[in-house]
Amino acid sequence: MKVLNTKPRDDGFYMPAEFSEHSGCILIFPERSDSWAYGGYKARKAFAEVCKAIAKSEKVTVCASFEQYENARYLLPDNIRVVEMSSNDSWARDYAPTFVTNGKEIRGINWSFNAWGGLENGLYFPWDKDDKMARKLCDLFDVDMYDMSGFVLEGGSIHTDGEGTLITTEACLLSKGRNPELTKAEIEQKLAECLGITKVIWLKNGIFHDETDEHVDNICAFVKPAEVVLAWTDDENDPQYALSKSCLDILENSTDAKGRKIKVHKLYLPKPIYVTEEECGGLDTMDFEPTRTVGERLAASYVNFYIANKAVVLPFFGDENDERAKKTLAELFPEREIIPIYARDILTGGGNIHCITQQIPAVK
Ligand code: KQY
Repeated sequence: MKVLNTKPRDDGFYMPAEFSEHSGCILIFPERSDSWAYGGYKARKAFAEVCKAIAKSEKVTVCASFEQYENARYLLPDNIRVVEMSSNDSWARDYAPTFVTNGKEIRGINWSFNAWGGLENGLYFPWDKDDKMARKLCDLFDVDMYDMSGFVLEGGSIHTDGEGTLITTEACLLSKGRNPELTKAEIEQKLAECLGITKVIWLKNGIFHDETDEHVDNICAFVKPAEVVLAWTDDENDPQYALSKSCLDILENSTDAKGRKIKVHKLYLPKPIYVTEEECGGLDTMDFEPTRTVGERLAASYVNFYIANKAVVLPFFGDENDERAKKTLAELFPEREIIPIYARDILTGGGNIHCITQQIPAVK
């Protein structure tokens, strides 16, 4: 594995869309007791279901700590690879490499990770083990790595169509805790030279109360070039309404890198979901502070799905809109099986199925 000091775009590399073919997927086994209730007991079961659903159509690699290695091996079937690797938590989307390709070879990008805002408004400290994972994973998968460790970025804050367009949110990428020294134009420049994109669509916000500073992967995702799903509610009294409406207005007035108008499919949200006393009671404190409070609204959204080679792995919440989300996605992905996973025990950690996965593109 070589560390490259060139830029992906200059070498002819770009980030493909998630709906393109994958060679595999990476996840990290959960155990952090101030993120996952009751030491992650239920979360591990939910993660295992996600792994099994993805492993039906792509090779899954799970990173687990020394302490959880045997348990991971026990909960996961033999066709899933488990490797021991240290981490601070379990959000592969945000600290596994972002993979780029030139169609023949893949390479990884190592961004800087600072736990979604560093000392400004980050969610835990330290984050050093997470931040080292991209390099270790490039080594494990034997791919050369672009070193972008001076630039803070999480994989969940970007979505690409593989044809030159990237979607993100201003709330996240322009937040004070990430790259405050860079202007919006300079951030676009970095995204262009690393991901091979020529057009950024800037949404203002994401999901209400999303502790990542409103990652795009919880509100909006490409389903094919020039078509997205957008998390939606018709309830104008819900604080989410104004956020989703602003995204809709921006998307409907945008064209992509190829000049196409964007078609928006509304993906109706579940009813607001709040942290229960039982869930709160299972969480350890961090720096003497509780990480969740009873009644806190969680950032639940069906948009946080993972597009596997032959399936869409979709969070379910036990809500009346679960089946509606499944139907919407079945229409948009007629060649993929929609596999629902009851994901409340992932949601309470602060993200969902997309946030815990990172795809590796396939090459010919
Ligand atoms: O959604 C994500 N990409 C990560 C969420 C992190 C939450 C930490 N409690």
